[in-house]
Amino acid sequence: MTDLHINGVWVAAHDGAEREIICPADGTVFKKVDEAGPADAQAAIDAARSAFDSGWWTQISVIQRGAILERTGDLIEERLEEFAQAESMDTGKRIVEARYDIADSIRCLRYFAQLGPTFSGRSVDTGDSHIQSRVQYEPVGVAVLITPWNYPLLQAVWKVAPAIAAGCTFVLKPSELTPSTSIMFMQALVDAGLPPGVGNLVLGAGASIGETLTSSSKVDMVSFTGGLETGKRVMASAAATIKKVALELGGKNPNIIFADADLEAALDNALTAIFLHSGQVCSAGSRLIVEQSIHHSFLQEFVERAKKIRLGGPFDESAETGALISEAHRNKVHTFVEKGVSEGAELLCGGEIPEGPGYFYPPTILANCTTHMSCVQDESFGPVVTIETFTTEEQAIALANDTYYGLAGAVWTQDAGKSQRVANALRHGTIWINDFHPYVPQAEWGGFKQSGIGRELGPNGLLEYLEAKHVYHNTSPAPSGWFGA
Ligand code: TXE
Repeated sequence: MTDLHINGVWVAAHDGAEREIICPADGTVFKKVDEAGPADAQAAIDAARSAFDSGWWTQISVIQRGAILERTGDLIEERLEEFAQAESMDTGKRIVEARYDIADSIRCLRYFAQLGPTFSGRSVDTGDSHIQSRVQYEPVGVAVLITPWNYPLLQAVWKVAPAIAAGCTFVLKPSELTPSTSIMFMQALVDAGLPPGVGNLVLGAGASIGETLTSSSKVDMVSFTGGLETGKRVMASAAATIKKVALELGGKNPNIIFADADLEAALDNALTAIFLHSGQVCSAGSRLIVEQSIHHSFLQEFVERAKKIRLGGPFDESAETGALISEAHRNKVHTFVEKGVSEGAELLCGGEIPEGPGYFYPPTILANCTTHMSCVQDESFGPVVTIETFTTEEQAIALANDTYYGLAGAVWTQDAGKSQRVANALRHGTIWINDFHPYVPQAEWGGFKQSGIGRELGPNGLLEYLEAKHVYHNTSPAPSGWFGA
């Protein structure tokens, strides 16, 4: 079987290129996929452009487009275990986590299937009975959707589902490291009735096809999730033709623990906040900010529990977290830790590359940190957490906002008033009070500051793929008399 989907046909790469896919848990090559080059990316853009411009896709009712999303969700559900296994092999994450991700993806498809038809325009009261004025929503056009390797199917669904609900056509480019579930997703969309040309899939490295996809004048919008530096490149490339850009670029997310919190819950969730999926989560709680009075005992227990976390491969059901995505990424994480220590952070556990196959990295805790340290400011995207302390509420807020990112944050306290004050003062796109990580497709997700532009999920997640058009109808035209006859 061939792996690129262009204009309704599964094809190999124009130049016959392939890429080996490596399982991060043991470093072995377990499959090969076709690897697109610029010619394939261009063909995919052309297909999406002509499918959009021919007009028939946007004429298909939003209810029918929603039905395609519903059917796709059903098809994925029938093969949930297969999807989860493929996701585990590509990412190295535990099968248990992969199952959650696939179930989340299905929920998201169903949400946008339902949301689409509820989005109507509005009429505007101009105060003049001869004027009919309405605002209507129309699809942006051709959307390029670029996704990362940490949640491959989920990230693809977060973009594809609203694109279809809105009536856009699209080119999906998943991370070159984790293509499997995007291929399966594309097949499910086709089986669910997505017409040829509407959805196109190209697999390949950002370095070789990214520029073609993001700079093309035939593309109306780019939605990108990935690293900050790549995001800047994507935005610069899209700027040449003033494309609409949506960016989700990660975070350095504070997790504030007040002394009056339910400390058992806070402790347990502080572990999940950072060590879930070995920290390869854009909203990972990588900055633990603890009230000084409880800091000593809290940290002692936190370190003890972190040391016991069991690392293991995709199908090791007893493992608690998995490998990092690649050797290059593990080296980057390790260098990050070394730099933190050289800047004065105290290594309390982890920080060493383990022997053996796979790209595992142990839970790592850096204490005595201050905001000027790079390990506090920059994203490691690994299982590395820094510890800071505070004595007042104002200080906690100031620390948590002292970052160029602004994706997510959490506050733990049993004082309802304090939790609300802190939540309101934090400059991050999602705030959890007495929890960490949950999200729902009905609520917007995205970042303040350099965490990104725009929102995914929720009504605003659909709006990203829509243009608002104002139609002003004078039912009783007359000369304006502004200029003489
Ligand atoms: O991501 P890239 P990388 C962060 C995390 C990580 C860092 C780098 O800090 O350490 O990013 O990871 C495609 N034009 N996040 O290098 O390169 C690429 O092929 C267009 C946070 O793996 O950003 C892939 O499909 N596209 C993040 C996607 O961009 C390009 C999740 C993301 O890869 C491109 C992942 C180009 N010039 C990493 N170059 C999150 N926000 O959740 C690459 N790509």
